[in-house]
Amino acid sequence: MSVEMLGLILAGGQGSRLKQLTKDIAKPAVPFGGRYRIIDFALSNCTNSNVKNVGVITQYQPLALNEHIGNGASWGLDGINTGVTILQPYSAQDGSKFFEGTSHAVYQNIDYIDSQDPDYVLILSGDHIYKMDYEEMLETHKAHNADLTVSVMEVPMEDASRFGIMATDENGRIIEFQEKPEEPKSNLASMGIYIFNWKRLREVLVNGYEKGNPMEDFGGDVIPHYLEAGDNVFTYRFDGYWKDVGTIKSLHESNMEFLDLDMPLNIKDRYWKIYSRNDISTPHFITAEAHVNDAMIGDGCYIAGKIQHSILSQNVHVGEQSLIEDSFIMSGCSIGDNVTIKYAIVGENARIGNNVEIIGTPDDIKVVGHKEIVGENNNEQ
Ligand code: ADQ
Ligand code: ADP
Repeated sequence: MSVEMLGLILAGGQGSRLKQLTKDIAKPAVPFGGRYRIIDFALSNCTNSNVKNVGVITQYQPLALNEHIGNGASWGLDGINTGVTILQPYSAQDGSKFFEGTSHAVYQNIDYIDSQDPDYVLILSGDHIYKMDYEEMLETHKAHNADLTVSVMEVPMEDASRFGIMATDENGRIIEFQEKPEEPKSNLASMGIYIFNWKRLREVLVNGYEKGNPMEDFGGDVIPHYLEAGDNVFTYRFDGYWKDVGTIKSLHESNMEFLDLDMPLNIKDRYWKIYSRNDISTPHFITAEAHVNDAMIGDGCYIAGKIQHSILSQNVHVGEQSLIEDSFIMSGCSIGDNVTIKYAIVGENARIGNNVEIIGTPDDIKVVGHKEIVGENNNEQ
């Protein structure tokens, strides 16, 4: 079998900045937007862009991710000549255990990639919220006769040191690249989304590891190596909504943006659906005493309190006299009576007892971990 472009989603990072939310699940499996998990955006973009063969490279706590993705049917990736393969870490013969960095993780999966015999590999991060047409990116890659295309966008200058930053010529060819520079010279940032000609990337990775010049990271090692070697490296400009939800603040901010009716990422887009695993629950129930404003409420919720500008995922229980404001509550949480929650993210299946206050601010979002128990006297299921 051979495919034109194979998608590889890097879903292995620990995501330590998401604190308790990634204690037992990988960052891409963290719930998002009331009914999704973060990785749904990359997977749906693949399906919508006709990238129908996808490998998901896991490493850290992949269980929830495996369960969520299953055979890929929810994203239409389970047909003839299509498929999603979950790639688990393994101990290589040389004794080096898990994947060391992003390009090392790809190197470790050379056998799988070769089995698909792709012309191009599309490298994606599992933790970005955006819609992008990778087919269009491939067209520009081919038009430039590029060896590598990096998708880029302008970011606020004060954030630039968190990204790979580059300088290009007037044709969009990258002439300088620095991974997370302390003093960035521009605000043109890599989104960590790459199209490589597989033959060339394979050669660079294998040569690197065999000749003692290991290529651990795309940003830190591979891109600089391509530039030094004189390969054709071009940018693909993106100007839509894109967010790396790697921190509590950005995860909260992005969820709240989904409550904005003018949100530039339209999840109702009929032509670019965001798919997710479909769990059937009962319809939600809102009591006569409840007040719900400016909120997304998932199936199976029971609400007796006040919900203001918040997202409640499936099967959340909110007791009487409770107030939830500017918060994101993940599925299965049980919140007792007379509870106040503001500027918070509450992890899946957490249990909050009666009379508890969890109050953050826009700059200090409070977090309750998955399955965490706060307070007492909450017997609701
Ligand atoms: P970062 O996002 O900081 O920068 P990194 O932490 O290496 O890059 O992670 C990229 C993705 O790979 C994440 O989805 C992570 O979960 C995953 N990942 C990390 N290590 C992995 C491993 N060993 N195995 C499997 N998956 C792994 C990158 C680029 C920058 C660019 C930003 C944009 O290096 O140049 O600006 O992305 O967000
Ligand atoms: P953050 O967003 O918090 O920076 P990332 O997902 O980017 O987290 O990953 C942080 C770092 O941790 C990355 O360099 C990644 O390679 C590394 N890492 C990923 N998984 C593990 C693991 N199982 N054990 C140790 N380090 C890991």
